[in-house]
Amino acid sequence: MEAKRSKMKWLWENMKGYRAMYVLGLFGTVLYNALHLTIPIFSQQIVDKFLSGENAARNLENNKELLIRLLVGMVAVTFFRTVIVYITCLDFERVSQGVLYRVRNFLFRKIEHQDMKFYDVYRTGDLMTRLTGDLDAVRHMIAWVIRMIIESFSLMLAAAVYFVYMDWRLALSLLAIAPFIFLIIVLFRNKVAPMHALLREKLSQMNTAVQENIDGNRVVKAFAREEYEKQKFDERNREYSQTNQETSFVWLHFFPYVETFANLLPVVLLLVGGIFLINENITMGEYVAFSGLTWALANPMRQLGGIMNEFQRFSAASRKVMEIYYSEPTIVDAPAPVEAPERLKGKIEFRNVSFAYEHRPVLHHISFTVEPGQTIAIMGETGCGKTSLIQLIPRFYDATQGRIFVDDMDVRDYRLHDLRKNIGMATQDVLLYSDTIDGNIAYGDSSMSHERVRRFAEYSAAAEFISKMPEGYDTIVGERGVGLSGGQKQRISLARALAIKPSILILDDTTSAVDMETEKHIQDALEHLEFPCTKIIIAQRISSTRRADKILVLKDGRIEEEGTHAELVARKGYYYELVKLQGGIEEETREELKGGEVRG
Ligand code: DUT
Ligand code: MG
Repeated sequence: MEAKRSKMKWLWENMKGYRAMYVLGLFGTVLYNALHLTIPIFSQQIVDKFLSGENAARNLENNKELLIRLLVGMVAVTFFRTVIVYITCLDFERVSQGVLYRVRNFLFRKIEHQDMKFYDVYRTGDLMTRLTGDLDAVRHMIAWVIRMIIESFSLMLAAAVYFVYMDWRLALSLLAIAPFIFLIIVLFRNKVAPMHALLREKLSQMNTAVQENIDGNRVVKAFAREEYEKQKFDERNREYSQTNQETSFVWLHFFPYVETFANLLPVVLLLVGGIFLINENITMGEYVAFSGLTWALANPMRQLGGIMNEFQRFSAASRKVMEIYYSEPTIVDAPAPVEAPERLKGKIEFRNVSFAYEHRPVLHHISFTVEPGQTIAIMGETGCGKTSLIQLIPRFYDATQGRIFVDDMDVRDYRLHDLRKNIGMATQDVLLYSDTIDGNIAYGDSSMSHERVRRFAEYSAAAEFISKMPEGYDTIVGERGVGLSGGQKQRISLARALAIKPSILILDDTTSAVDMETEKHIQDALEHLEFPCTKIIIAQRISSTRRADKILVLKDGRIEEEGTHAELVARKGYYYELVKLQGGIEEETREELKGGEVRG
């Protein structure tokens, strides 16, 4: 009960600005139904005065005016009701769409500001479901369910009051059925609520399957797994469809009982009302009014099942929506952030930093310092924690232990925005937006000039291939940069990182897919940047790292070796082996060319 109340409260909070309009709409609904009840009042008068009773013929003769007035009144009320329905429909539509728009925007902002941990937990398909299907269930609640609840109860209440007013004994015998109906509805609710939660889960699973297949279509094709994926999807689709059916079937189990009770109403009226009529406890007109109003009890009873169904759908959906609505990122601005200068100097220090994903330790006691303008290279086997390490600097994650300083200030003391706008990053898997190449490079600053975009494309050795594209910088690169090679995407992402002129540049395997020649061009450009910049370069090739001021070699999340190229070669450790392996290949080729024997 507690949870339900807070859901309604949440809904009410989000109706801010629309509340008056909404209440007016609900009032219109009540008015509409109240007016509906006047029809039997009119007909009761017509029957009693003009159709039955001793004076009927005389009244018809002398009091025609009243008859006409009653008939005109009936028509006028009906017309007025139509107008009210029209207006309330508009009203509900406007309120529900307005609330939907607002909540959706709010959710998007929430998602946008979440940290990596959030994205590790929530699947894209599931988040999409929350933003679309679930939100629509919330809208439906505002536009239809609440209105139906009000309509049903106001109708029943008004009918009950009118019945009691006419004859309380007959009224009670009809209303005796109501408790049974409510009992059935409560039983139904208990049964159907978990079904809706399950249904919601199945929908999300199906959406996730679709999203992953669209996303990973290349992999599916490469492995010729279309049949497998089709089957997998078919399964999800069937599960969703079946759960949907089962959910509808729940009502079918309860429906006959409700229907029986609803159909009992006219029977009770015929029996009890007949006896009352014979005993002249009620007039014929009153009997007609009673019988003309039994629908006002029976219809809401029949509708309660459907309403409860929709209410449970809302309940399951809103739980999902509210989870995101009230989610808070763990990585946020410092409560009292330092006033950072427009441009940081770019000194970086790790002081005894350890890090774990959930419960999986990845980095252990990492300490090192990079002075402003220096270049540091990070090497090590795949999975040793290189990407994890650099993600701590812009606070994609927070260190589990130890501290990280930028310009001698703990990264957690900055405003996230101040810190991150100083960091240019080219991530390991490149994501380009569906936009022009120009737009992609200028992503960090929409007001960037074309000239600047071109200059940085030059630095990252992208200018040449861009100029060969059909529309140059205006070429649209598709979702995830379809239509570009891996190395081309890497170069655009490098240009994007450089173009914001960051104080700290982080390159995660950014030149792994470009040829040696291009890589050399990029390195020269990086060494002669027009702005001061500290560089962190993750790479596997010695050619990318040998000129760094400092090289860190990671092994299983620990710093194994640290020093310059010369120092590490002299140390004859992992780095030396790497040099031998990579340099060795070159030598081997040289030997071969000379026609000499191949060395072992
Ligand atoms: N890991 C997780 N969760 C994540 C990312 C990584 O548990 O979200 C693990 C996998 C790996 C370790 O952390 O065992 C280090 O991963 P990282 O991506 O830092 O490794 P890397 O050095 O960047 O590897 P590569 O050279 O393949 O990019
Ligand atoms: Mg990595």
